[in-house]
Amino acid sequence: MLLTQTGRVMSRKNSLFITLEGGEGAGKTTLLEKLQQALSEKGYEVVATREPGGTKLGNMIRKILLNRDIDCSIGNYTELMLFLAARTQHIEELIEPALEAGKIVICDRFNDSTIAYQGAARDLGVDKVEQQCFLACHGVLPELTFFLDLNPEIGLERTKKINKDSAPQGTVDRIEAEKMQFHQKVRSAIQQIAVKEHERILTIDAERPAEEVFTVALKKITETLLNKGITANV
Ligand code: Z5A
Repeated sequence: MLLTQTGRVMSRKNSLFITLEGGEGAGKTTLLEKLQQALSEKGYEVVATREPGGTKLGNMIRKILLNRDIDCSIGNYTELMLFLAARTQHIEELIEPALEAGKIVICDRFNDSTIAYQGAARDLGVDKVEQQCFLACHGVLPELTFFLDLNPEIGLERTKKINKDSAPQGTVDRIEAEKMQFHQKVRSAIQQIAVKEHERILTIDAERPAEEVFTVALKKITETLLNKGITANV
């Protein structure tokens, strides 16, 4: 989607911007990989990316934000600004050019994460953080979002079993290391956004097997592409 000068949000005709949201271990990375493969096989040009990250600067900011052993304090508002700085760069360098070129962009986490983690769980204020996200994105917003809803106790248990960013197995990052109450707040905040923005967000029960989650998401994307008249370049 993009924002007109009058502040009206409108969708791009020949491209689709999709985001994946949910707590740790909900299955976003798994779904991203499956969707990228399935859509590419159908002949669509797909850009799969994640936040924080997606650009060189974004990955540098990611290291600062997620490193549990970082040797300096990061205030909550500073944390918000770092996530948003990474996002603005991501949009300018990767997301917007890909959408302009008519590609499907699928991004693991985006504004809803910021509203839930920084706005709700860090208590910076949901409305205030939503406005800041809007500014940072200068109108480049997802048209479709899948919220993989999962009890964080199950999600965090799943992530303990995998290696992330070459970290030793069982290592948790700075945000994962927060108390369970923090992760419950995140879940509840995304659930509320999903109710409020039900036209954009499809909630999927992430306790279902990964293949079922993928089938539901792919069906929705296929319908959306059909509605927009977007066909693959085959
Ligand atoms: N953050 C923030 O605070 N503010 C922001 O604005 C943004 C982010 C953008 C990024 O972490 C952190 O930054 C994150 C939010 C915060 N907080 N934390 N921590 P990340 O990018 O490193 O990690 P993540 O986004 O939380 O993803 P994850 O932990 O890697 O989980 P996932 O991608 O959702 O899950 P997965 O890797 O696909 O699956 C995890 C395991 O479960 C794996 O072994 C799978 O094989 C398995 N799996 C997947 N699906 C299933 C199903 N359906 N059933 C059973 N098992 C499954």
